This record gives sequence, structure tokens and C-alpha cells, in this order.
Amino acid sequence: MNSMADDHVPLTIIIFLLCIWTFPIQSTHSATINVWPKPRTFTWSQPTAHLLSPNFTITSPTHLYLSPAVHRYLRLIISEHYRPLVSPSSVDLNTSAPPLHTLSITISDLTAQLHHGVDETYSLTVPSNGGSANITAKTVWGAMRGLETFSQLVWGNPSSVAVGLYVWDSPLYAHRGLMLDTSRNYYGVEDILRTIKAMSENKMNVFHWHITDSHSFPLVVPSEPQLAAKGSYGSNMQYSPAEVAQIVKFGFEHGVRVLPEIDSPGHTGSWAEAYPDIVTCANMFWWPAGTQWEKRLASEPGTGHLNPLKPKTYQVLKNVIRDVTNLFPEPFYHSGADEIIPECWKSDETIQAFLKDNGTLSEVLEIFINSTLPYILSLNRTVVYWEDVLLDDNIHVTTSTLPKENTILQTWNNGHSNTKRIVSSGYRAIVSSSDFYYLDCGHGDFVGNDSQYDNQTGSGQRDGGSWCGPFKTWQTIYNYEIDYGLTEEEAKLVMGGEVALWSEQADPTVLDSRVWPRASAMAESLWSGNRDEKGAKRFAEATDRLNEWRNRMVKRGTAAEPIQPLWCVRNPG
Ligand code: CP6
Repeated sequence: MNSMADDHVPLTIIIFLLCIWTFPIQSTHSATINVWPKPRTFTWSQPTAHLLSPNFTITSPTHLYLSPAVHRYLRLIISEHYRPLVSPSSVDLNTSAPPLHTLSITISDLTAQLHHGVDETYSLTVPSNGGSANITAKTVWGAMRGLETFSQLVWGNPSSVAVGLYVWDSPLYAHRGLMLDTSRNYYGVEDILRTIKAMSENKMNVFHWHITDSHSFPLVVPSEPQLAAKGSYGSNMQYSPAEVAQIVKFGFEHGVRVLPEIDSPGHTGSWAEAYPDIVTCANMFWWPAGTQWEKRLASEPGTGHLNPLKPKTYQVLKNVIRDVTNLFPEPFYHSGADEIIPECWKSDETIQAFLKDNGTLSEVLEIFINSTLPYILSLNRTVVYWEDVLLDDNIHVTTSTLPKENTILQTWNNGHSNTKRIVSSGYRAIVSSSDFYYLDCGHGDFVGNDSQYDNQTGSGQRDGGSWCGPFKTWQTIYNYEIDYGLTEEEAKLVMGGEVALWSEQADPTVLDSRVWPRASAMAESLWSGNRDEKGAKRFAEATDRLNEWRNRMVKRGTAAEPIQPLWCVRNPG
């Protein structure tokens, strides 16, 4: 028999194996360009770099949103001096060549609005003969994507830049979003701006702002000031109209749409602080069904549902919808409509009477949708709902209630299956499968269902709020194929996807590390896919590049978490 000592595997080998453990494919270490997300196509046949001139300039047409972006990138490019984790040894740095002086931007359509499906294509040429670099794009939004790519091609001190390079780039999916819940815990304006900035660095383009929910109502709605005055966590935890305007403008300057969600009719417990008469079950805890727990012991307040049978509901809600569409120019309006709890509506007398007259809860929902959807459409908005509105087993409307052209459904249950159900019914889908794209599961979360509160271990509903395990790794997110199992026609209805941060167990202290670099994984797979030219999943190459990208994000002020020890980065598989 061998002794223990004979079996001993050197520590470095164990570490090495851990590093390459999930990645059977060897990194080729050819000169890949360190750009995240990877461009769709690029050629850089003789990897060469020249110095960047200390007087480097960018020329571009004047534009309300592009011009600030150009200023910002110029400052970044000149001052960043990013020091790569792994020095790009296969790149020939020719310091005697004339330094690159100019990047010039050409746009063919300066009027294109930042709407869903706007052209984000750009091409970028960095010549090696001393001429100026060029970005050519149809729209300013495409030019912003090109500026980001260019900025990632600059590194070192003094700064050098990749030359002899041509990039043609365009997203596979038009909708590449991040959802942030600012109701369960509050985030300051700075946190939101930092997130939007990091999104644009990852070429993401939709900040889906889940502003309100049952826990708090932080949005100041001018015509309904009581909602935030009474329903927010406090006067220092509200978003004023001026702050919203600041966030929206910042979004435009970064090519990121700000898409507001006012969740209703469910998830409206916080509205009851101002209007108890239009909210059902605000003081009733819904897990286990019908249980009345003491408020101080529960982390979830009564979920609260707006009462569709009360006229006053629509007086308040229409004021909210109108003001929100005034605050947010974005052509989509997210109306929520997820997770209707039968017990919540059934607890109300007016709804009980309706049911006694042979009405159903689905009809109650239909009344709600029919009383709000036409109003939202009349304000020139396309409506986004969570999938539940059509797919919930118990309470849902039929396709005749939801017009296919201007209703979009956002998935979260049952992975590919619900995407298939939505697009095969003819609706457009935004994919945010909770098994792949939900970022909220942190270290405090439990695995189990909400009725499994355990008095001994303290795990369960009272310590968290939502069932979220297991933690989704960046690889889980990167590898998800959002159009799996769809016909070609169906796949066209998939607009893209969103990672989501529900905030029961998140707040500004963990925001960056909970979101990044996992959101980067989705950003790349929706921009250029997760496979190499030969159709193989690009694991190892993506790992090396993501290590580098995560580090650059940290240096740019986003506290993205590491995916590996630095040793692995320096000794790739
Ligand atoms: N809040 C709202 C939530 C969730 C949803 N809507 C949620 C459900 C399940 C999980 C995570 C979050 N907390 N308003 C579902 C869309 Cl696992």
C-alpha cells in the first residue's frame, strides 16, 4: 500500500487543476483582442501596437448625447493607463512608429433615437501607417459602442494602442438589460449612475428600473405625492423628478435606455400607506397562505394588491402612469402584473361579492388590464408585463386581452419552456429566466420554499423573502441559449434578455460585486454569442478575457468581484 506521502500531489498542481477545472478547452493564447464583449468580427493579423499621442484627439459631429460621450472617452483614453494583468507579449509594440493622433467619427444618421432596435452597428479601423483611426456608424449609439471598443484597445504607461486592426461589430440581440429593484432596499442616485456607466462599458443598453414594490415606494410622483411621502423608507430615500431626469439624461449619454416599472396590481403593499382603501391584503402575509405573522418577524410585508373593482384605484394609478411617462421618455412602460396571490384578492369584500356572482379572479385581472392597458397605449407606450399575466396557472388573461403588436412579455419561470410558450403565441419576449439570469442569490439566502420557515436554523421566509438558490455562476449565465428550441420565426420574437437583481438581500454595499462581472457574461453572450468561429463554446478564451475585463472594470470604479485567483490569471490553462 502506498503511504500518504506518496499520494501527495504538489499544491501548485492542485491550484492549477482548480484553475482549469471547468474549462476542458485549452487557451490558445493567440493574440486575441482584449475587448469585452468580444466584437462579432475583427482582423488583427499582425498584432502590433503604437504609442498613443499625448495630444490624442477625437473628432465627431456635435450631438446632444454623443458630444458628452466623446469628451468622457477622450479623458478616459488619455488618462486610464490600464496595466494588463497579463502583459500582451504576443503584441509587437513599435515605439518608433509615429504615435496615433486622431480618432475620427463619421455618422450617417444623426437623428436616430435611442429606441428598441436602433442600429448599434459600427466599424472601427486603426491603421498602422500613421493615419487617423476611424469609427463609422449609422447612429450616435453605434458610435458610442465603437468608442468603448477603442478605449479597451488602449493600455499601458505611456499609452499604447492596437493598430493594423479592423473591427465590424453589431449586436446579436437588441435588448441587453439589467433589472434593479429599488424597493426592497434603497439605492442612491450615485449607485444607479455607476451601474448605468458599467452597463454601457459592457455594451448593455436597457436599465430596467423596478422602482416600486410592496416594501417601499421611493418615486416622487408629482400628482400623487403621498405615495412616496408615506410609502418610501424616508425622505432621504426617494427619487425626485430632478433626480429621475438626471438618471435618464445620464442613460442617453451612455446609450442606455431607462425603462421604468411600476409593478401592479400585485406587489403594491407600499401604496397602502397612502391609500389603504385601494389595496387588498396589505396587512396579510401570504406564506403560508392565510397566515398572519407578526410584522416585526417577517421580512416580507403583506404583498398588497390594487383592487381592480374600485374606481379610485384608477384615479390614482392613471395619475401615476401619466406622470411616469412624463418623467421617462422611453417608449416602453413596464406594468409588472406578476405574482397575483388568490388569497390576497379573496380577502377583500368587494371581490368576494364579485366571485359570489360567478365572477372569477382571472376576470378581476382582466378588468384591471382592460382599465389600464388602453390608457398606457394612448400615451404612446408599448407595454411590458411579466409572463404571469398570460401564463400563470390560476390567474391570467387571454390573448384577446393583450394586443400582440404592443405588448411584450418578460419571462422568469421554467427556462426555455416559457419563452417558447410566449413566442409561439405570437408575443415578443424578453428573457430573464430565474434559473439563469437572477443575480439576487447572495450568501444569506436559503434554498427551499417559503413555508419552510425553520425555527431552529432561522432559515426561511422570515430571513429573506424570495427563493433564489442556487447561486448562478458567470458560466451558467454565459452559456444560456435564450433561443433554444425555437423555430426561426419564433426566435425573431426574442428581443434579448435581462439579468435581474432583486434586492431583498442586496443594497449599495454589495451592488457592484453582486452584479459584476456576471452581468458581463450575459452582455457578451447577447452581443456576440458564446461560441468561437468554429462553433465551439469559448470557455477558456472567455475566462482569460473576463479576468482582464473584470480588472479593468475595477480600475474604472466598479467593484466587480474576481472570478479566479491572480495566480490562475498569470498561469492560464
Ligand atoms: N418581486 C417581484 C420578486 C420576484 C418577482 N417579482 C421574484 C420571484 C422569485 C424569485 C426572485 C424574485 N422578488 N415583484 C418575480 C418576477 Cl426566485
